[in-house]
Amino acid sequence: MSELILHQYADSPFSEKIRAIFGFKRLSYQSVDIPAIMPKPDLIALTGGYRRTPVMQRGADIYCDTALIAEVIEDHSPENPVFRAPGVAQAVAAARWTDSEFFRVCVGLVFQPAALAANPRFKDPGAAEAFVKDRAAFTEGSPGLAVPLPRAEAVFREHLRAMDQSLGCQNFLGGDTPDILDFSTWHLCWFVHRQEVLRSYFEGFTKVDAWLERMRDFSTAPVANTISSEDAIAIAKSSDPGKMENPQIDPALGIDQGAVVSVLPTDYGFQAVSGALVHVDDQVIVVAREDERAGHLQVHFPRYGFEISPAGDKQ
Ligand SMILES: N[C@@H](CCC(=O)N[C@@H](CS)C(=O)NCC(=O)O)C(=O)O
Repeated sequence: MSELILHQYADSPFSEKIRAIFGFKRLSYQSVDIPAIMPKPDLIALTGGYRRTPVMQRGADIYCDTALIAEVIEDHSPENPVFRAPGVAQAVAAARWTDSEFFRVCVGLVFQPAALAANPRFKDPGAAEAFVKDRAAFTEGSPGLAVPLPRAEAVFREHLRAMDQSLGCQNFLGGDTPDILDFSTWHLCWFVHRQEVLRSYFEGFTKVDAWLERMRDFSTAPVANTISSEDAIAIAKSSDPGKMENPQIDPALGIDQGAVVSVLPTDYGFQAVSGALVHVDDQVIVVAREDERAGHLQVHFPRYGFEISPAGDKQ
């Protein structure tokens, strides 16, 4: 049985990014269905506060943010790489734009009134109200996730036009096989395309249509085995966190190893995780924490997009 556990929900685009990477790599994983809105007590037992979706678990090690999750999967299973030289710097930089700016554009499209009216999630007024309330709390303190509709429509179609040009010369944005940029772009196109009322945005982009079908094959590959959140917590409890080979702290931080810190995303979802600082380099932040139910844990974040402060400075 695979040791990789993805905590996710079906409608989540960032989860779809990781599901498709697993499918492309033909890598089996275990899946825990998590709630789309708070409360998420079993997820929080593992992360210590981080509530965004998805989260990946390997034993007592918890990985936050798909930028890091994709790299951990690549290290675990390097066959069918999604980070490939020589274009890796361009792909990672473009994937960052896609997962942040293009995401906001797609949120603008998916949350327009016509799409909300057709979305089964919003048929029940109580469920719709709970969702809206949850997302207002989730984005509190950030500029908000949705780009206004007229601008979202223009940017979306402009980007599809550029993609259509690229895909006229090659099967994937990454070349003959998909790379990380394909997966970042796929999950957002999937987010829009799965809603019939929004499908007209894709009209005329025939190369993009063909690419969508190629990408869909990865996402539908049967690679997941579902387990309960209680089972995932029991797995964490019975595991030891992985031993870091050469733990170090970036001296520029001026924070000692073992000091209690808070880690917070810089863009939205400002729910801090507190723990003892284990390791910080240019790529990752690792903190150790303890949970009554899940035991000793190590929580990992990408360095890019997260900030560390001495605990108490920020909550
Ligand atoms: N940069 C994050 C973004 C994750 C994200 O925004 N996920 C959305 C769902 S797709 C989310 O967390 N929504 C609120 C929630 O699920 O509680 C990543 O790459 O993992």
